[in-house]
Order: sequence, then C-alpha cells, then structure tokens
Amino acid sequence: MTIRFLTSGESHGKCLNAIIEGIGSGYFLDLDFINNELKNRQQGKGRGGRMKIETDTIEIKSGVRFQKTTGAPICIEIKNKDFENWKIPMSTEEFDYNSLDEAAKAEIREKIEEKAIKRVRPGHADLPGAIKYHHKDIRDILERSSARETATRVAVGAICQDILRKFNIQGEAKTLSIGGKTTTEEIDKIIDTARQMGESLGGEIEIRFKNLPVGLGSFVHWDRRLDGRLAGALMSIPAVKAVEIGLGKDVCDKFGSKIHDEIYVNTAQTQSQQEYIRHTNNAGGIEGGMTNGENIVARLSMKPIPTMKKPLNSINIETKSDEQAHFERADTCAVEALGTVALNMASIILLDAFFEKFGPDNFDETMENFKNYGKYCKNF
Ligand code: EPS
Repeated sequence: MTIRFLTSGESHGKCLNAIIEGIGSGYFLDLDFINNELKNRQQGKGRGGRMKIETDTIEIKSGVRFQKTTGAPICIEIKNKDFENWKIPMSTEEFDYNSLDEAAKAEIREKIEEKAIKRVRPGHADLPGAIKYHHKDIRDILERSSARETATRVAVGAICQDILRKFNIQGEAKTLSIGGKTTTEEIDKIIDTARQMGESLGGEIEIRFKNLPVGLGSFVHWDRRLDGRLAGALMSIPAVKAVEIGLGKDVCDKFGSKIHDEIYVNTAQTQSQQEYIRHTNNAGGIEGGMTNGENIVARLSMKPIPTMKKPLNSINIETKSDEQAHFERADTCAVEALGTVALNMASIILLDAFFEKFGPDNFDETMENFKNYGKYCKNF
C-alpha cells in the first residue's frame, strides 16, 4: 500500500478532516476540480435540507506549497457551516457548570437533551454502535456514522483523481436506476412520491475509468488483487450492499465462451503502435487481479437510507420499550451522490496501484516511468 488516509469529524461538529500520506512531490493540485467533485456530491434529486446549508470546499492545511505537493502528508479540512447551530450539543469542551447560574445551566442541559437520541434507527449503526462503545445517547454514534463523512473521502479521492488525469486516466459515474426506475421522468416521480410518503429510496450506479495501463494490481497475493481492493473500498461506502465488476453476478448463468473477452491483434495499427484489443469487456477491465487495458467498469447497489420520516418499529434503549425509530432531517435519496463518492473512492485505489507500478516520489520521475512502460507495452 502506497497511499494511506484517515478521516475525522462529526456530521455537526466544527469540521471534517483528512490526512493523506503517500503522494510524492511536484503534483499540481487543481482546486477547482476538487471543489467541483465536492459540489457534485451535494447534488441530485432527493437530497435533504442540509445540502442547502453547506457549500463544501477544501482547505489545504499542509503538504502543499504554491499548489504543488511537497511529498509531505497532506492535511485537508472541510468546514461544517451547520456547526453554528450545534455549538452547545456538539461542544468538544465540557461546560464549567460551577461558574454558571441556574438559568444558564438549565439552558445548556436543555440544548443537549433536545438533541439526545434514545430510539435507534433500524438499518443504521445506532444499536450495534451504542452497545459496542457503551453509549446511552445515540447522538454519539449518529454523528460519526453519518454519511457526511463521505465528503472527506471525496476530497481525498478528488486529489487522487486529479493526479490520475495527469496521466490521461479518466473516470466518470452515472446513475443506472433509482427505486427500480430508469428514466429521468420515472425517477423524478418516484423520489417525489417517496418524499411525500416519508420513505427513502436506493438505487444502482456505475463507475467507469478509461486509459488505464495494463498491469495495475497483481495476481501474486490475495491482497494485491485490484478487484478485491476496489470492491473493499467501494463496499465501505455507507449504504452500499453490493459491488459488481464487469458482468458481475451475470457470469453465473452463461457458458465460458460467452463470458471471456477474446483477444485480437489490432491490425489497423502500424507495427510500432501495435496493441491487443478485445471486442467485449465482460471482465470489466480486470483479469487475474490486474488491469488488462480495457475500461474498468463497476456497479454499486445502494440500500434506501435508514433515516426515515415515516419511522420503523424499533426500541427505546432507555425505557427498553417498543417505540418508533428516531427521525432527524435526512435525504430521501442519495444515489446520485453515491456516484461521486464511488468515483473518488475508486480513484484512491487506482492511484495507489498506479504508484506501486510507477513510483509516487516525484511527478517528473513517475511520468518518465509511465511513458517508458507505455513504449514497452506497445512493442510487447
Ligand atoms: C449528509 C449530511 C447529513 C445527512 C446525511 C448525509 O446531514 P444532516 O444530518 O445534518 O441532515 O443529511 O446523512 C444521513 C442521512 C445518514 O443517514 O447518514 C451529507 O453531507 O452527505
């Protein structure tokens, strides 16, 4: 592993942070591109009221000088504008109750109590999280398990995607279906219906990367296989329940001859540009845990968000009685946002594998290695 990153931050805390390690020196960062990815994550029909409050933008704290990486860890921050409304219940400091009069004490306690949660949401981290970490206020689970954390992943991934683009590797995401509907009109309608009903909706998205060199990842160890690394990263996105590469689960019911992508010499090219081509891409660009030069294609299935206006049957952890789940402002549907999150999570894994092959240390050196390998591949 060449690239490592950690994120921190609560949904209604001061800010979200990430530290990224493993990016070498001399990589120029296009801040407009990174901020635009953050903006894309906030878009899509069905997003909740929070998206009207936030304008997610990246602030680089370290590891970059004059917009170029230095090779040092890169620290980034995204502000939570909503923190203004949560200063008391999300304070990182304890209040000095001894110095306060009774009225001030009561006001603080009331504000904290107002935001305390006892009724767990089925499908969310609430119940297992509260048991695991010994919390009696589910707020302590909700704040970190909220999908707001994906903003930091998009920022880290957008840095990686921006670097991949310097090597002409380009990715895109698209929504395939929402609530089983595929046309824009049907999707609009079902999201409106879901919102009116207090329901939530999931769906399916696809990500695609082109111009990848052959041989990123490896077959020699289980944990170097690119498909495993990609699937793990994509599966870690909140609400994702399935990841498929290429034909995915459809490989089960066909003859081998209908599955594997036959290989041909591209005779249309001159000898010096000779390359091998396929007429199909059922493998989704990965064979033997390595890129094969075709487009990487992955699809993700997202479950409906478990924070629901029409609450589900659940329990109160304080009274231990049957009660309806807690509802807090949330999205009806975040499938389009998932496309942006998946695109950028995948970019982290692909740049990691790219750096393993060509070295991360310095942009010019990496570029030279990349070009030399390109020449070698063309003559293979
Ligand atoms: C999110 C911000 C959150 C939620 C959502 C994702 O903001 P708030 O709780 O203030 O409305 O809208 O997270 C969830 C609903 C969830 O269940 O995780 C964001 O920035 O993506």
